[in-house]
Parts: sequence; C-alpha cells; structure tokens
Amino acid sequence: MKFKAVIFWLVIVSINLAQSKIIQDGDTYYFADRIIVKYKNSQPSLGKISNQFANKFGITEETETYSNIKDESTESNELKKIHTLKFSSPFNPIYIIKEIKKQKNIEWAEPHYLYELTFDPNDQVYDTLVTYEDSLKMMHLKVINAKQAWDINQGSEDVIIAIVDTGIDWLHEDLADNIWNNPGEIDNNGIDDDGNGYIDDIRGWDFGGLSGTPDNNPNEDRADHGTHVAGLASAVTNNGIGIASIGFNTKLMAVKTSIDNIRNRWYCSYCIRL
Ligand SMILES: [Ca+2]
Ligand SMILES: [Ca+2]
Ligand SMILES: [Ca+2]
Ligand SMILES: [Ca+2]
Repeated sequence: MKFKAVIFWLVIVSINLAQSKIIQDGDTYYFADRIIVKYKNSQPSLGKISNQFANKFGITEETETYSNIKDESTESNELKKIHTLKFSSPFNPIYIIKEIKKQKNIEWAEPHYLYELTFDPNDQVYDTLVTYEDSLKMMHLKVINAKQAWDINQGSEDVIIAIVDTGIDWLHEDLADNIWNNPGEIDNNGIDDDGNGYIDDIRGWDFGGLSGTPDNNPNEDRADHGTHVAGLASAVTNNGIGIASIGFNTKLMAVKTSIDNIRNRWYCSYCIRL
C-alpha cells in the first residue's frame, strides 16, 4: 500500500500558511493536512468513519466546515453534512480522498483548495494607506470586496459609464486615459457629425452650461463632486499614482447637469430651480 501511495505523492511546496503546508499541483493549491468530505446522512461524526481508517491516516480533528449555520432549512442541513478532516499522516490528500470514498457514509470528498488572489494594484493611495484619511478613501473597495472581484472582472472598454453630475476634469492625471471620446464626432468643426443632436460632443455634454445654456464642454468648473465620482468608478488603476477604482477598464462620459458655480440647486432639460 505504501508503494501505491507514492504514486499520489506530489511535491509539497515549502511554504507555510498558518503553520499548514500547502501542496502545489500545476496551478492548483491545496492544504496538505486536511480534506473536505460530505456525509450521506445527517449528524455525522468521526465515528461514521471506521476506526481502522481513522487510525491508518491519523485523523486528528473533525469540524463542521460551515459551523456558523444555525437555521434548519433543507439547504442548511445539507451544508452541515460537509466536514473538514485534519490528519497527521504524511499521505497526500488525493490518496486519502480515494480511500475515504470507499467508506459507505461518504457522499463526496475533495482537497481543501486554496485560491490565489492575483491582482493587487500599486496605486499610491491604495498601496500605502499611510494615513487614516487614505484608509477612508479606499475603504469602499474593501467593503465591496473589490479585490476578489478584480480577479474575475476589471471592467471593459466596451462599457461607457455616464457620470451625470457636476462634470469631470478630464485632464486629471488619474482619469485622462479613461475618458471616453466620441468616435463618431470630429472635434470643433461646428457639425453634428454623428447626428445625435449634439454638435462637437467629444467627451459628453454640458446641460447646465455657464448660466443655463448648454454647451459641448462638460469640464467640471471646480473640483467638487463629478470628478470625485468619476474617480471612484474608473480612475486609472495600477498606474502607481492616485487611487484604485472599481471598474477601472471602463470609459467615462461626462454629462454635466449643473450650472457653473452653482451648487445645492438642480437643473435639467425640462426644469430649472435656482
Ligand atoms: Ca454629435
Ligand atoms: Ca463635430
Ligand atoms: Ca461648459
Ligand atoms: Ca490610479
């Protein structure tokens, strides 16, 4: 049997995580000293596994994998059948899994996999968090688990986010590369080239204008709100400066709905309250 076990022995990477060794098999990582099992029946216990098996593999600890579940729904009761088994023997978990599946009460068994988070932006504020104020600036990313989401999706240039606000400073060093440019419009020729009803709308539109008259320049008249919101949505990220943003590969369209130098009042195409 020992010779058979050698077949399943993979290189144990000499890294420790909370004093547990991790096995690397190609791009896959899993704990070397534990497996996850699901029992077929309820109220599982170590006694459901034969003593011979437990002794052979040195099973030392068994815990409910989802121990914080309190309700008695059908789904929860199924999750309660999932347990983590720790063992002290040097066998590879893959081999133990193969053997434990022969136990009649085991529905399935698999390694305790580890998933590596690969993206960690280097933006100055995100990376250093040297001050309390910096940590507040980036707290929203932690609250929404942005780091985990970035490993799945970081936004797309095909997505254009219209920031309907007080305009955007599109020359801002942490925004400029993500500002949308209207591909159907030729700048400053006095012609509505794309026929959308707006002349020379290169980066968006200013519905408020200087004094209530719309214009084609939705630049924020003063650093206030719209530029901030644009940065939260799609500041250039992993560029070593400024902040990290949520969907940083998306493009930003400036739709200014405020009148220059007026705040705390609102304006729209149909109504003005000043
Ligand atoms: Ca146009
Ligand atoms: Ca034009
Ligand atoms: Ca303007
Ligand atoms: Ca940045």
